[in-house]
Amino acid sequence: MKRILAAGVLLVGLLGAAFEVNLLEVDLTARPGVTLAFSFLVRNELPQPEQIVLYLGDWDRDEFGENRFYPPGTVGRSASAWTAVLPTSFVLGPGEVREVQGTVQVPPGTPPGTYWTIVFVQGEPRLVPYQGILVTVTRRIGIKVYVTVEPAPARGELRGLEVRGLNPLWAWVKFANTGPRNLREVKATLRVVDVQGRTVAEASAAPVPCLPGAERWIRVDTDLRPSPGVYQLLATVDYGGEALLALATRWVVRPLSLLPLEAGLGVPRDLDGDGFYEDVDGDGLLTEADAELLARHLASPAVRANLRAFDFTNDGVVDEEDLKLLRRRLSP
Ligand SMILES: [Ca+2]
Ligand SMILES: [Ca+2]
Repeated sequence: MKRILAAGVLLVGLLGAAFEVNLLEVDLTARPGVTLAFSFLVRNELPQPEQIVLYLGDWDRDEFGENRFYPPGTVGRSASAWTAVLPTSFVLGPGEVREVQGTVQVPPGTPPGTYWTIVFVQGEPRLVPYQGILVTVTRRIGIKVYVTVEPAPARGELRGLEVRGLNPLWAWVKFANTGPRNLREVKATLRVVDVQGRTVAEASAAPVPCLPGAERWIRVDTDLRPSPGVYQLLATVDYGGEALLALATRWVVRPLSLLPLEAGLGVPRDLDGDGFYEDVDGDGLLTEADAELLARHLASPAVRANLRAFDFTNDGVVDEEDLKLLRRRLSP
C-alpha cells in the first residue's frame, strides 16, 4: 500500500540524515546597490546518489514562533527577488559534497531595514516504511537569509502580559517588533513581588527572534505556586535596543472556594498536596467517578470560580484536555 504524505516534522526523522547542509542561517549587512555573496555546502549522507534541487521562498513566523512558508514575493520585506543560487539542481554521489554559491543584489534606493528569504534544498521523494505502510517522504532543509541595510534601528513595544497557569505560575508576554530591523534575541523576564515588596519569583524565557512588523507571544515559566494574595507582576523585555521595556500590573490570587459539585457529595480534595484537586467528589479516593463528575461540570460556575483546582494541564482553562489528563492519572 502506498500513501502520499507531505514531509512533516514527524516524517523527516524517518529519513535520518539523507543529506545535510553546513549552515541554516546567513546574516548579511548591505548597502543599497551592492551585490553580496554567500555559500554553503550540501553533503549526501546516503549510500546512493541523491538528486538535489534548490529554490527560493518567502517565510515569516506566527505569533508563537512557528515558521510559515509562502511563494517568493509574498511578504512585504521579501529578498527572494534579489537572491539567486547556483547550481539550482545537481546529483550528489554517496558521501559527496557540493558547494552552492548564492548572491544577493540589493536594489539601489532600498530603504534601511532587514529583508529576508529562504533557500530550500530539497532531495528526491523516497518511499519509507512507516507504521506498516510505505509513505513518500521528501527531505527539505531551509537556509534563512537575512539582509540588513543600515542604519536600521532596533525598536520594540511590550504589548501585553497574560497570566495563564497558576500551578506553577506562567505567563505570556507579548512583544512587537515595531522597527525595520530583524531582532535576533528578544529576552523576556517576569518578576513577582508580594505586598511586602519581596520578590517571590523571577524567571527568564529563552531568547526568541522577531522579524520586523511581527508580534510574538513569549512564554515565561516560573516555579512559583502562589498563595492567595495581592502581587505585582513586572514583565521586562530586552530586545537589544536602547531601553529595556517594562510593564507592571497588579495581580490578585483569590483563595479557593470549593463546595460539593453535586448534592450529597464531598468537597473536592487535593489528595497529594500538588495543588490540583483530583478527588473531585471528595470521597478520599481518585476514581472514575471523579472524572465523570468533572465531565458533567466542566463549564459550571463552581468549577470556573476555582479554575486552578481543576486546571490539570495548567493552561488557564478547564476543558476536555484536563479531563483527559485526570483520566490518565486513573489508569495504573
Ligand atoms: Ca473521589
Ligand atoms: Ca487546562
